[in-house]
Parts: sequence; C-alpha cells; structure tokens
Amino acid sequence: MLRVDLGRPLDPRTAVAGAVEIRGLHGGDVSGRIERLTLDPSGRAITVRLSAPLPDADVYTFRITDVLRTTSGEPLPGDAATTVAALAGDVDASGAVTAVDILAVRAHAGKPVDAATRVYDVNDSGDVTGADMLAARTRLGRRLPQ
Ligand SMILES: [Ca+2]
Ligand SMILES: [Ca+2]
Repeated sequence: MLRVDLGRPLDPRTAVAGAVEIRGLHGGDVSGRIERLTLDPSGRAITVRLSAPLPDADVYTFRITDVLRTTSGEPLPGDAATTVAALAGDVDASGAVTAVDILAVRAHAGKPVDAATRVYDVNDSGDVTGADMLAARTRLGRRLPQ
C-alpha cells in the first residue's frame, strides 16, 4: 500500500484504473497489481492498494497519469511520480543486503516495534526476533538494480 499526498483537491470519479502506473526498473510494468485506488477523506491524497507485494529487489516508479484530475478537471501539474525501492532485508537502505543489515536486526531483537523500528521486522510478524535475522540472512547478496 502506498499513500501519495498530492496537495490539491482531487476528483474521486477519476481515481480509477489507469490513474496510477507502476513500473519496475528490472521487471517492467506491474500496474496490474493495483487492486484499488481510494481518496482519503481530505480528498487530496490517494492510496494505492496492491493485490500482492511487488516483486523483491527492484526499484519502482509510481506515476500519476492524466486520468487523475483535480476537482476543477485539470490533470496534475509537474512531475507526478515517485520512486520506491523494494529490497527485503535491506534494513539500512544501502541498496544491498549485507552483514550490516543482519547485525542491525540483531541489535533490535526483542525491542518494541514502532514506526521507527518497524524496518527491522523483516518478516512483518509484529516483533523482531531471530526469524527476522534469518530472513535477512537468506537474502544476503541481493541488491537493487543500478
Ligand atoms: Ca543494506
Ligand atoms: Ca518479525
């Protein structure tokens, strides 16, 4: 799930398939994984809900297309795109899974998971345990495409 605040009032009738495209640097167009687009109550942010996680070890560009319009019927001005990297186990966001990531997970094992430490919960279980260290270890050497 990705929430994008676009900072202007959006027409909910245009938050439909085709309003957002997702393209992986390595894997190409994965827009078919978009399950649903919704506007939040402010009407200025769109939430992109996926039917399945994006394939790991890729860099994705989320692009807002001209299908999405403001309440005055205009497409969004400027470069309405954002880039997101997906690399499970890369807790320090270095672009590769290394021993440093495993040590960082170990340093957070058993500590409460909050917004700041959520990244160390590699298997998204709600806590940081040896299973997260193992999840990072099995991904050692994986890296984002350049
Ligand atoms: Ca790393
Ligand atoms: Ca966990």
